[in-house]
Amino acid sequence: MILIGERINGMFRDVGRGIGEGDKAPIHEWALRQVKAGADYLDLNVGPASENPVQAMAWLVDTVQEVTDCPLSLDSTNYDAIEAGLKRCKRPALINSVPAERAKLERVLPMAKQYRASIIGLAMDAKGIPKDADGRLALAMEILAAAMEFDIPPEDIFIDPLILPVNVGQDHGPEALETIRQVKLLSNPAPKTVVGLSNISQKCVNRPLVDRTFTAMAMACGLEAAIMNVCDDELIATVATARIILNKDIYCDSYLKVYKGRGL
Ligand code: THG
Repeated sequence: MILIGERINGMFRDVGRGIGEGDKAPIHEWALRQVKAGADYLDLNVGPASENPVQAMAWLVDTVQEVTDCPLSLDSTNYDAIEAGLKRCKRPALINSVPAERAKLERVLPMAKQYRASIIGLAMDAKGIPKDADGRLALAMEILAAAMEFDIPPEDIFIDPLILPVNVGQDHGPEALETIRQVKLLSNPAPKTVVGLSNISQKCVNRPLVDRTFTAMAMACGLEAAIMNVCDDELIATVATARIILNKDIYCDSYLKVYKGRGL
């Protein structure tokens, strides 16, 4: 699974303060901790409170790249901020994200082409998130069709079915899982799938347990990437074990250690 570290997000107090005051220390610390934990990408989100998201994203990209060359996922609804970040990225990045809305796709897809970035496409449009899997899949198809128009192959698109907290959107859980399963049938080659994993347990009790359980279920449906708490060792152990059960890695008694050690 492609592990995308969620922690450099202005929603967290220490990171939000660092961005606001130009203090690099918490950013450097979380970049290094997540890379050490095995992150394949680092998600960068300046947070809702940022007064100048374009400048903040540029600063965040530069600051993270002072300590690591780990590829970055630029997480913003402000596409000028995404572009400012893309200009600075040393490695091909992930654009997080674009909904199934024509004007936004027309802004984002050429940027993806120019900067060789992959894209996270959200299964939502201006009307919001469809209630069922069919509605989500129809929007995923719109994103894929637009990508093809702009000469971006399906493998460079990650479809996000959008995960709602289980305590407020319980009926969405099975629909999101079904979306993950069926995205694979939309094209050949197929797009990839991604989720914001921690969304599932926001404001719930037993958060780590809810996250782990959802991870195993989503992986069984074919999930390939997650924006997640990569510093949760038990969660990483769940990913490693699910890969063994799905026959993606070869079993050995030390499989947990082997998975933790990958890429280090
Ligand atoms: N899809 C895509 N991108 C996303 C999301 C998604 N980006 C943001 C988010 N969702 C994924 N990242 C997080 C990061 C943190 C939390 C949830 C998802 C989280 N934060 C604590 C909370 O809200 O309780 C904050 C705790 C604190 O303040 O210390 O849970 O779905 N494409």
